[in-house]
Amino acid sequence: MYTVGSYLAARLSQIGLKHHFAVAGDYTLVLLDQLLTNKDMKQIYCSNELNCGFSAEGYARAHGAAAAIVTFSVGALSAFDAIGGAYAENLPVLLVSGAPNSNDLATEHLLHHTLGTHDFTYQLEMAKKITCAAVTISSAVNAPEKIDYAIRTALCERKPAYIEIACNIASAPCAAPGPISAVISEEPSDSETLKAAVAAAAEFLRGKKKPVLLIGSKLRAAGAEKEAIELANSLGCAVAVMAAAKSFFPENHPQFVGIYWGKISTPGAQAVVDGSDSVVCIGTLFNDYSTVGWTAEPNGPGVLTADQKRVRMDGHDFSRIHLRHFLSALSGKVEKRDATMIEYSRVRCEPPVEIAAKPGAKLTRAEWLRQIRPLVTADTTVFAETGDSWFNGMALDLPGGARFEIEMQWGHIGWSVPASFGYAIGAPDRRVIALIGDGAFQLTAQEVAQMIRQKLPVIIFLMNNHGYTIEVEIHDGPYNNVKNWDYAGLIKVFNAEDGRGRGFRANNGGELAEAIKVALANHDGPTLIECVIDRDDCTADLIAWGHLVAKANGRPPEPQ
Ligand code: DPX
Ligand code: MG
Repeated sequence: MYTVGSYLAARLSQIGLKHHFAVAGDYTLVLLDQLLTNKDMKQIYCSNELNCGFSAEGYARAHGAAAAIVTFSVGALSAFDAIGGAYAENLPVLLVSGAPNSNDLATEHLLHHTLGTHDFTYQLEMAKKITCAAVTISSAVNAPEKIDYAIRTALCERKPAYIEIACNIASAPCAAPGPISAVISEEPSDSETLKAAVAAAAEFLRGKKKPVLLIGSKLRAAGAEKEAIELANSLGCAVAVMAAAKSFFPENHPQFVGIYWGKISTPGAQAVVDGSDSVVCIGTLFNDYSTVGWTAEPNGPGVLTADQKRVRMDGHDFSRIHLRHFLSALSGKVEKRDATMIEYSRVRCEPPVEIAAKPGAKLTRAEWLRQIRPLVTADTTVFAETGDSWFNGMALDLPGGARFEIEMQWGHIGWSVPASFGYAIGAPDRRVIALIGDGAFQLTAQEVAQMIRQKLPVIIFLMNNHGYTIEVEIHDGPYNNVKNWDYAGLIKVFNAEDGRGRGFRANNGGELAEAIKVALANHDGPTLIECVIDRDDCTADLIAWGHLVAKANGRPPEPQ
């Protein structure tokens, strides 16, 4: 016997979810009970719905998809911010919201957790803008079809979907789920179009001397990481990676030349990309930040763009083909072209030697970076929060297997606390390290308590530079000052009587080294290391990038 809630649970479990994230509320309690009847999935609780959404977003990064269950309006509207993030970052997160009793929908009743009007549709209407599928279930009869449609569309589009379930329908009897293949099987590439696209791309490359591959963040969403390596191996050319796609192409691959990010690229990478006569952009996303205020955007007839389901180049535009099919087929049709590797070997520079600071000297960003480099091993995932952590993160070399997570399109400060929590739930065998600024941490700090509750050994480096430094570089003012907290002391508060989190404040390199030792030995909870640095101690990359972005932001209105 299935109910609407247990049907949903079965589908979530069938698509591979071992957990779902939740914050309780009276419109969802019965649904949560129904989800609990599925013994293949655990319910993980969050401190608030924004964090719940971001926890699911992080879980989807580790696990391919995720679900967050929240209550009507007071919960869902908070979660919407994170769902917008999942949309921007191409992650299939299912937001499930409890909703008013189906008998109330057509009445003149006023209900709690609503706007105090008779309109109960506004939440669904809002959800439509930030998801690829939004359904409302107010009768059990059509629930299977609507649930399957929402999940299938999310998985296929790699975008979030929204399912609203009236609170009295969650436990209503419902049909049993059919084979899961109806939900997870994807539309194949159109074979004729695929052939034509591959032929056109092979021709495009044949006429060029210096091809280069540029990897973007949509590569993972397309599930085409392996196929990008295949094409790189066949071409033998240089491969640069955009910042938002760091780790999507292995940094220990012999053709990896670094991060392409305009003026602040890895030394040598910009020269190779900008000097190429054929940039093959794979899953790339060019916005004002990634182009450094529109100063670095490959375009023109020398650019081929291969996206999740579309391939474009001078005079051609093909759709309905999967990126991985295209890359794999193209690999078999190209010859070795290593001119850009030869060029790179000429322009590359050795990284500067980092000298250890005296253990008692005031902590600097450079000393901190030097000390955390060895922590990044094959089984590590680094989370880099919006702020100078982005630029510090880029400076970390990733050994084979290491992963890197960044939320560059949405850029919500505070994302990394719940997202690293959700990721650690989804990937318990990985060492999760989060790099977070003081300002960002203050938005979502509560989720450290959930890391403690779940005994997750996440290591948080909290860079306390007493302000919104990235904003300082873009445009300074009193609004960029942050009220100081006793960050390390927070852990004691969150631990209460049973937690095993650890909190440290490092004012110098010696204290940092000691704290790192304890963090590595603490397997029963998170370790937060507050690194106290000067307000102006930021990366040169942040300054260079900030000035160009500020210039783009500050363009005067064009005359009408
Ligand atoms: C804001 C940003 O302390 O990092 O390294 O000091 O910059 P740095 P902090 O965490 O400060 C972050 C701050 C205020 N961005 O510099 S990047 C605007 C912003 C945002 N997201 C949300 N609100 C405001 N990105 C939710
Ligand atoms: Mg700061």
